[in-house]
Amino acid sequence: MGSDSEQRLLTVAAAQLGPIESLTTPRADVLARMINLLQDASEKEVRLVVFPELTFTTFFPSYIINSPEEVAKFFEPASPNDAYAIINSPNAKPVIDKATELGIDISFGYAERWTTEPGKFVDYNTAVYYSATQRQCVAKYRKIHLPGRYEPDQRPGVTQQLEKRYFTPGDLGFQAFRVSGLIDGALKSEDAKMLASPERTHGKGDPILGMLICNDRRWAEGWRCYGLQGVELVLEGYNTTAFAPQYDGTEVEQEAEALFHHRLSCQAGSYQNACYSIHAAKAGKEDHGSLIAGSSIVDPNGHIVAESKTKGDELVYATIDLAKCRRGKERVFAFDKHRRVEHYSRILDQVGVEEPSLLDRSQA
Ligand code: CDT
Repeated sequence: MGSDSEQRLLTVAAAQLGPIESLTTPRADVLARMINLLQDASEKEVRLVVFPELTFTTFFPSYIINSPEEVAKFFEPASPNDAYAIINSPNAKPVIDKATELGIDISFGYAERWTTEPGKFVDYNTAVYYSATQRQCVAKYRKIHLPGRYEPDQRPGVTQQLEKRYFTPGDLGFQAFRVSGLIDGALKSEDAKMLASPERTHGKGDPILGMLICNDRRWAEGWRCYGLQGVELVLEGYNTTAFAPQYDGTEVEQEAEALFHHRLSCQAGSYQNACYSIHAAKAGKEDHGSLIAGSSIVDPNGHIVAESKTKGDELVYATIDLAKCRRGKERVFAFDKHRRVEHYSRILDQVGVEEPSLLDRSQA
């Protein structure tokens, strides 16, 4: 018998949000939509819901906002004394309260202004994990791969991507974490003391989770950092442009290609690290342009087990069995047996491409 005979079942969901039309869309409208999705999740006995990147607002990095006061309106304050201030913010609290009432864990993205001393702050594109049973956030992730540019593209009519202008790359790395209360009968450290070898506990404890934000899902490095911590479930929210007039292709062609690359990244990341993953879009036409849908749940073999059918608010859910991560982790991707780290130094030592030297004519 394979070691995946003991099921570790969990019902999870991606809460796709349709468009949040403009910079001035009232937060209360968005919170009401999120609460509706949570209610729907509760009726389907979902235990964990993932919301998109920058859940509460339109994708503001696609706008050129010059006034610091206007920019500040999109950020939620936090500080070393109150790292998870978001859960008491009026801009998020109604959703936190609903999640607590329904007993559903949630992960969501927001713009975080991290103040270390008066007047000194750093802005991050952040996601947190809120545990309904513990009534607190148990993890925070700050987006590491920021796409786009600092200076706006001056060509008329282009779709802007200005994340490098509004955010600093995350400083928390890819730190996996365990969550209690999701899997019945999870092995605890006290029980494990009797076991001879630590590997005997692998795949038996509380689930191991990691978070990525949007562009991060395209980078194998982040996935592998989580894979090396035994991750079983990666959570990711995104706002991905469906069409940008400055690039080649019709609207239909560009959107199809963007969806293809999205699926390719999520399916490859899950397969190569033998984990499930949940991907939640902000989708549809916002004032700055259009965003792909394609919210999904991917299994450890890289198959999509559930995917959104619309570009609006939609709950994409599935019951997953974390025991199914064991096959990949113990066979093809048994890292301890097969990785050859003596050949991987380039990945850490080098950032950009260094091509081999040009050939001489004599070598033609
Ligand atoms: N939000 C975000 O990171 N969006 C980027 C757009 C890049 S366009 C290929 C993404 O990777 O989806």
